[in-house]
Amino acid sequence: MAVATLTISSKNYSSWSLRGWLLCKMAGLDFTEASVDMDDTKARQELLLLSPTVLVPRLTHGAVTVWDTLAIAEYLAEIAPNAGLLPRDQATRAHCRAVSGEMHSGFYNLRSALPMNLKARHEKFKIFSGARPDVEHIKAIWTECLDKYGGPYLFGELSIADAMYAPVCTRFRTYAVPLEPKLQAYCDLILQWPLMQEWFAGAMAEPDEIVELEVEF
Ligand SMILES: N[C@@H](CCC(=O)N[C@@H](CS)C(=O)NCC(=O)O)C(=O)O
Repeated sequence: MAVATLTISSKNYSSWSLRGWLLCKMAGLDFTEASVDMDDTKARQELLLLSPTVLVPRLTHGAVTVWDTLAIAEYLAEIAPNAGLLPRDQATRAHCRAVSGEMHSGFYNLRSALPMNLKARHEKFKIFSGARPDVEHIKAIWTECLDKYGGPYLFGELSIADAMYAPVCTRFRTYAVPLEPKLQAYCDLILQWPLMQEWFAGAMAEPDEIVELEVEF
């Protein structure tokens, strides 16, 4: 069986690492985690050799190297077709890819104004006006999916889309974003997901860092 390694960075701060890790777990991939300190120049040089973007996550599986979270998701869906990463129905699958793609390529204001920080809680956080449309758009996506497919996950069963939006659930908790009950129930479900609990435990075990302004990275 091919040996798999997922390169990630901080479990507390790296939302893309979280997404990649969830996807590998959902696919049932037997993989080893390799953690790189993004402030370490030597580690970054090594990462550059394998991931042209110098970004994580990066998956190596035997002779295959895949960087970029959406590419990793698609690769995993191909090698583990029975894991249910993508919905079986074609139209539903297209919808799932569309909302996952939106998360991947959009919501910049939300991602920079409400950076993932699992250890932090900001109960009275004032959301920058530029990020509010992102929050509202995510709420609309979730509402449409939950209504259309009946929940409890965005496309009924767990899919790539839940992994893509999981760091949004943590941000909504960190920054106390008010949600209507149906959306709060979805967030709670994701936050209680055993894989998320496993990731949180890893984040809590990391040493506290002082990162300049704790921006999305
Ligand atoms: N579009 C990329 C985004 C990956 C990304 O931005 N990764 C961040 C970690 S969350 C990173 O590696 N940042 C490098 C750095 O901060 O030096 C993907 O889908 O994988």
